[in-house]
Order: sequence, then C-alpha cells, then structure tokens
Amino acid sequence: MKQKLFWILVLSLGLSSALAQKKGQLVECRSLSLPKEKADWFREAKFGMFLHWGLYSMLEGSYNGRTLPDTTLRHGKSWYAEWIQPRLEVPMTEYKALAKSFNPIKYNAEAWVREAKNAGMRYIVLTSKHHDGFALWDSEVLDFDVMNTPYHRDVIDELVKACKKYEMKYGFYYSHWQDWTCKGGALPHWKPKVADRDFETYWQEKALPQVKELVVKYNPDLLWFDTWNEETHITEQRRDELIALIRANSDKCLINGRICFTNPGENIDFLEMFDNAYPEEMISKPWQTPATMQHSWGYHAKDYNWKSADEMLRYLINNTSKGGNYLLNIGPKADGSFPMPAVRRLREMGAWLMANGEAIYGAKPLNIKCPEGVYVSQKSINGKHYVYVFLTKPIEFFAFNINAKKAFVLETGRAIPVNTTKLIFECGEKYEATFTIPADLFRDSSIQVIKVELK
Ligand code: FHN
Repeated sequence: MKQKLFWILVLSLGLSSALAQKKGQLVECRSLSLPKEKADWFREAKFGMFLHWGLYSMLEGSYNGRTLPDTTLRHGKSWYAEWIQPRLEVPMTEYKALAKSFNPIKYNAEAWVREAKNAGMRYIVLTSKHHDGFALWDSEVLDFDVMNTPYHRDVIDELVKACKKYEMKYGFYYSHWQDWTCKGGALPHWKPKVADRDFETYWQEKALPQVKELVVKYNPDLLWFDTWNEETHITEQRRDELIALIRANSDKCLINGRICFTNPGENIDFLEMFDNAYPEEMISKPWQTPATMQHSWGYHAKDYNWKSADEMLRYLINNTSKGGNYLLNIGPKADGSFPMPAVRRLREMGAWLMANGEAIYGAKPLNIKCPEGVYVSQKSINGKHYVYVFLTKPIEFFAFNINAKKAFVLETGRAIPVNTTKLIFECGEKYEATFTIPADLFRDSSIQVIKVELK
C-alpha cells in the first residue's frame, strides 16, 4: 500500500511539474522582452572583447597559394579570413577535414580572460559557431564540433569557468542564419538561395536546439546573432521564436539586434551596429559597435592593417559619449594564442583605461555641442555631479554651457583654470564655463581627460 501511495505521489508530482513547465513556458512566451534593468551591466560595461576563432583560423587567410583578398576571384575581394572557404573556393570536404587536425594546445581560457581584464574589458563574446557550422562546444545536436577533433575539449565550457572565476560577463556569437555545412542553412549571397522548407528543417533541427543547448548548459549573459542587410529566411516569426526560446530558458540573457538586422523589433535588449560603424548621434537604447583591430575578424597572418591603440580608444570614447559600447575583436591563432600585435594594443588600451577608466565605465552621454576632437561623458559620484571632457587632440580653450565649480586633469589631479559666468536672457539664464588648457598637457600626445565638478 505504502509503495502504491509512493508511486501515486511521484506520478502526480511529475505531472504537475510538467504542467507547471508548460504553463511557465506559456507565461514566458507572452513576454518576449526582459526588464530593461537587466541590461544595466551592459550599459555600464562599455568595453568588451569579441573573439572569432574556429577551423578557419588554421588557414590564416591563405589557401593553395592564394591570399584574401584575391581580386582575381569574383567573390574573393574581402579580407574576412573566416569567410575563406567560400571566397577562396576551398572544397567543402577539405574544409571540414580541418577538424581532424584542430588541436589548439596553447588555448588557455584563464589567460584569455586575464588579458581581457587587463585591457579594461568587462565582457567577452566568443564565436560558438560561425557561418562554417563548426561548434566550439560539446554539442549533442551534431558531431561537427570540437569534441570530434584531436583537441577533444569543450572550449566554451573552459571559457565559461574562467569567466566565472574572474567575474567576467560572457556571451556567445551564434550564426543562426548562415550555415554553410548544414543542409538548409543560408549560404553566401552569390550561391543559390536555399528553399525555405530546407531552412525550416535546419532551423528546427540545428539552430534552435543548439541555441537552447548554449543557454541551458552555459547560462550566458548575452547572445550575439549575426545577420546583415541581405538577410533571408529570418522572418518576424522565426526571430520571435528564437527570442521566446531564449526567454523560456534564461531570465538574464541579453539578445542583440542583429538577430534580424533590418527588423530587430522591440524585444531585443541592445542594438548592434554594423561592423566598424560608429554613430554620430546619441542613441537611447543600449547599443554597441562590433569592431576589428585589422580588417579581418578571424586570424589572418597577412592582414597588416592594424589600427593603433590610440585610434581604438577614440572609438571607445566616441561610443561612450553617445551612450554605446565598443566590442573589440581579436582573432586568436589556431594554436589558441593571441597575435602579438593584438596583445600590445590591448595592453596599451588597458594602461590608458587604468588611469582614465572612471570617465568611461558607468558614464552616461551628455547632450552638449563639442568642438572637433572633444567628447564628453557624465556621472554622479557620492551625490556630486561630474562632466568628463576627452581631449583627443591639442586645444587651447573651449567653452560649455555648464555650471562648473572646478576642473582638473583626471590622471594627475593638475588644476585646469575654469571661468564660469552666468548669462541672463529675457527668457531665462544659463551658465558658460570657459576652460584654458596648458599647452604642455599634450607633450606626450595621449588622450587627456579633464574632470569637471559641477556646482
Ligand atoms: O559575416 C560575418 C563576419 O564574418 C563577422 O562575423 C561579422 C562580425 O560583425 N559579422 C558578419 C558580417 O557582418
């Protein structure tokens, strides 16, 4: 009898939890959006590390005597090394066979996270699956993953553990639209368009289950989806189906706007600009620019187009002053190490942020007109209100309509002369603060920040 009662209890508990799950899903399906404050950390973080890493990293931008870009090939004109398979016409069987020798013995997730942290970055986004369809985690959905390589270790799992150890937010890029190795996945624009029926099979059998796997197994802080203005197949219905799946399995995972570039809708958590695009106006919704250090995203040994640390800091400052973030990409080598030019730039940026980060992290935009090369942000600390003025090139003086009490160089504490006057008009009054900048401030040519305390 006791045993019978036990089984009745077990069965009814199972049934009610199944019903609750179903009910929960229905409830969550109704709300496709996260509360806005879930994105507060993202708004404040400002600077993140993007990582493009996969089988393509092994080819380093060259194949069979050709190097990207190769203008003799109709579609070879891009630097993007992660596109090497279709652009340099690598036979698919040969490309897929790269998995048989993928063995990044220098991969050290903790070293990556430390490098990001020292650079002043507050989150990391790794390509869990790029357009080639190869998964960097132990995926139960398909065998085309890192477990079926000589490396045989779950790269994503190791990164997640390292991020948790160093309190770094983390997310994954997932190519939900283009997938060149799975039947039905969207193909490069010059190839025949796949039938929507086949896309639906890919969608149901690979894309959705893999995204669910990523969310359930690794609990990411954000997911980075990738479409651009030529997107096909990503209808509103599919976009929302994907959002609903993520919401049903996570109450924190932010979703970027490139889930559907031309029609992101209202339920995404932050807007994603196009590659290396820097808006000139403030945007109120959280947003970021995904950016490269060179031209390519994936490791390209012959792409020498490295931006200077200074240029990249200007992009970070520009975006901060407009309310956005800067997601700066590294293309690790196939062995798992970071290229030296990337490391040097990261450390230079980190050194500048060590001294001036106060003006970046958690800072808000301020809508005042600035002279060329000058940017501003603002922040309240312990009840006092501050404006930060970034001087990216030498300037003798400038004036703002703010009620400034005092000003000093953030890095040294050196006082900056400021003269504030009250202007009275018929329709009201306003303040004008004029700052006089000593010429020797620009001797070392680095970007200077003036901290202004308001009255
Ligand atoms: O095709 C991709 C490209 O390889 C890279 O991942 C970038 C990152 O923003 N997104 C696509 C092009 O915009």
